[in-house]
Amino acid sequence: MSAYIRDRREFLRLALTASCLPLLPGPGWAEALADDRTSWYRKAKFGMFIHWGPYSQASVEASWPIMRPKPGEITEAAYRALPQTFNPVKFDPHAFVDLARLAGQEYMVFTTKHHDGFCMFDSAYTDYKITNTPYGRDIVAQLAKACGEDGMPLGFYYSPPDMHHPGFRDTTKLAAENWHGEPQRPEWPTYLQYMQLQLTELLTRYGPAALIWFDGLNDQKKYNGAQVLEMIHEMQPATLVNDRIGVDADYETPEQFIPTAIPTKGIQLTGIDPEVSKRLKNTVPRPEDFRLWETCMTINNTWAYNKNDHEFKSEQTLIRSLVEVASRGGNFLLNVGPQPDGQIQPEFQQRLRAIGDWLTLNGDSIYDTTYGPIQGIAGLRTTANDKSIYVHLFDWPTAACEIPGIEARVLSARLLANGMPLTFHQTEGKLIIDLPSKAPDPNVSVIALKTY
Ligand code: H79
Repeated sequence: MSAYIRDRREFLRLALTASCLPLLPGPGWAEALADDRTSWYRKAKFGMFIHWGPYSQASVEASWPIMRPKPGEITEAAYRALPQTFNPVKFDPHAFVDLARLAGQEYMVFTTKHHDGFCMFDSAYTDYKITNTPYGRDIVAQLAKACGEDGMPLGFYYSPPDMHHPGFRDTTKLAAENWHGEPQRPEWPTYLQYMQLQLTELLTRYGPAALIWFDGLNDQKKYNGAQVLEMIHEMQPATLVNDRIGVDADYETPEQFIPTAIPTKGIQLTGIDPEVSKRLKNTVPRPEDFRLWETCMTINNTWAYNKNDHEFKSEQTLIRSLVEVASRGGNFLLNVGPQPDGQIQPEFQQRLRAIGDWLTLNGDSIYDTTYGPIQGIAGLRTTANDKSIYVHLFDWPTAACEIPGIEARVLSARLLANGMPLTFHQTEGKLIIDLPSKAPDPNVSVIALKTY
């Protein structure tokens, strides 16, 4: 860093001013800047996704019933009428934030507008919004206030596809006929302008936006993502942006799956050649090659509240999923679909609390860590930071635990949950740790190794 830019904050302030970019010091500055914008997010590891809107009343998925209707499901007309009855009188934004805290979640992402185009905020540019329902109050504003008071980073999910806007598609037709959008029509620029105006509202009225979570579906180039990204950075330079508006931006977003290899720059997660995937599976990338990522996932099978969906993942599956994601350096964004009355169903609450209980004892092995040095061993996952390696055991060994491939000299080993010191010896790249007969945790037990 050049001598006349003295401290890091000043450096960042200058770096974030577009006109100063040519003055910035040489190679590596962009990475340094990127690291700084994403550092809170890299540490956070676990977030709450919230899918909520008038669709939550009908026990149907968000937006998809009009885009890809199924026989016998709700008609588009009935779906369109749902705002007329939306009145979540039991909504308490603090209850959402408190639940996220109890779960150990360090950020929240809320659907401000899903593909159906309905706005959960009081946008000046549409009537299809929360303030025109019986409820009548801006839900994004309330949540942003509660998050601000709690110091909880809040991100905005915003769908570029919009079934309601006549610039996005010819709305005299059913959405099922043209839900991909019609960028070739002369009206298209009016939609791009609408999108940018709404993003401006979201980025200027609701305090700091931790991130924008676009959900661009197909042909994302039509949204002029580079321009949108620039606009976001001008308003809030620290706001992170995911990869679903046609530009890579800050992180990629596997949906409903956990990648089996650690994502690296320049290699697409989806559509990856299985041979390449197999070869990559056990490799540990250099830090500079790592590509930031986040798996989003539902607790049952649906994003929106659905009273008929009882296929809940178990507490153990969810805790192991969080560990699995962290062991490859990612974040885990776990979804809840609040009920039409504004409450979060007990089945979700119970599972979130169980994850929180596990994190209370084992959180050091997740927060502020990245992928660990040992990959691809069944039943064993590792995370690491500059002080420690954390070994997560899914199956408790009967006697000693043998771990290959730890190059660093191990100074101490202990059970993370209760601090119990463990005896071990290290020879020829193998670490052998003596373990008590009983697993300290029924879901995932963690051994903390201090290294040189
Ligand atoms: O907001 C959630 C989903 O609605 C959205 N992204 C998450 C965060 C999403 N967009 N695309 N997809 C999910 C994947 C598309 C899946 C589909 Fe289908 C398969 C669309 C049509 C066939 C799922 C199954 C929806 C309808 C049938």
